[in-house]
Amino acid sequence: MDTETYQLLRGSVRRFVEERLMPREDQVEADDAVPDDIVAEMRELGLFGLTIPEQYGGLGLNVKEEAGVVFELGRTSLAFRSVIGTTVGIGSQGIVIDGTEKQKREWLPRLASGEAIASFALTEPDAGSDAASISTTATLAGDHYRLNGTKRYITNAPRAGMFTVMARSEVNTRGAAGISAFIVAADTPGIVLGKPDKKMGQRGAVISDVIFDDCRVPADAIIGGVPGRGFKTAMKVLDRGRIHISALACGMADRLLEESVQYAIERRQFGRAIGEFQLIQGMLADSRTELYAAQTMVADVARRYDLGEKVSEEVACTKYFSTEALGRIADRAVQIHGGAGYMNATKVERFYRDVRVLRIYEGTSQIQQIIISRGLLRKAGLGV
Ligand code: COS
Repeated sequence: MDTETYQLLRGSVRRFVEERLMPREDQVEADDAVPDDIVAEMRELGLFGLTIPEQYGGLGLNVKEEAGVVFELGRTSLAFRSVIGTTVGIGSQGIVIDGTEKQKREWLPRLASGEAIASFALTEPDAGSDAASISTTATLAGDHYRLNGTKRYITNAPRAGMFTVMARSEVNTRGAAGISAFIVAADTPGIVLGKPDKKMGQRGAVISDVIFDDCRVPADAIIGGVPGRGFKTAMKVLDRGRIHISALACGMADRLLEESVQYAIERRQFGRAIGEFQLIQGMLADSRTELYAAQTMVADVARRYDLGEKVSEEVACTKYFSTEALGRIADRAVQIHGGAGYMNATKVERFYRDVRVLRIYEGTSQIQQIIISRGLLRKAGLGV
């Protein structure tokens, strides 16, 4: 996208966040739902199509541009971003990166317009961090597969129009090589949704189990048309998704810092604003420093991703650092707010709960550490 158009887009997202989303944060928390009129406005703004190539009806943002827009969306309750998150990110990118031309033409325009929401179904009750051990099966029967198994904690499942489903198509092949990624329309018979999960935070973001019970999908629903490549597709999708989450972490860190600075100015103790005390100043400085470091990492890794470099390890460093830093920044924000920070009425109490999952989803901090250290040790010749 040319620079001028991008600046206009980013500016309108920033205004949308400040004028339309921030005033509705309390409503989303109270109702545990993002209002329909907001979702409609997101469609009009083109937010569902941010990362879908222009020839399929999207805005075709590169990763650097996506990170900028996601930063803006991170500055409000994270449930808002969650509405578009899986369509912009992990739900659609399998088709964008590895899909056939026919699959792209069939699905991407509907995803870009927001007509169908994409959801990413990898995790299972017994397969989380160990993603290659999934046991959902896809059994070939003539010109179709039958999917059987349970997917767990699937973001946007209750809203989804399609799922990207990782299933074991090569039943006798253990591990990554036996997995294929399927495009499954959400109205396919044999899909049952669990009850929406109750969560620690991010009220308004919807998550549930997705159960496949002899769900019949055409054989050509495999992303890319070749079985056994689904794990790699999932990993590629997660590389980009983890930059998206890192940018989101920076956006929320920016908001938490803003809330902290504001409170430090307004709140008076011992006869002066608490911001005049050096121990408060120290916390603000630590948060600002960590945010700057995280933003710098996001900018660098996004630029290199866009150049086509292989950056899985740098992505892992960025996701690890930015989400852990966000945890510390949220903790300091509560601390600066004192007793008020522990009360439901303050934003920082809510955001503190909302951000906890960023260190878990799209790969825990410990998985990021494994990716980073494996890369280092393998290059040095150790077979880990
Ligand atoms: N891009 C492309 N291919 C990749 C890749 C990447 N980022 N990461 C791994 N692969 C390939 C490997 O090259 C390997 O291919 P070959 O067998 O042809 O060499 C294959 O995928 C298997 O990789 P690996 O042996 O590293 O798989 P592991 O089972 O050891 O798993 C981790 C690797 C732990 C990194 C992976 O399971 C993971 O990311 N787990 C976390 C899952 C997650 O994020 N879950 C969140 C749910 S989604 S919200």
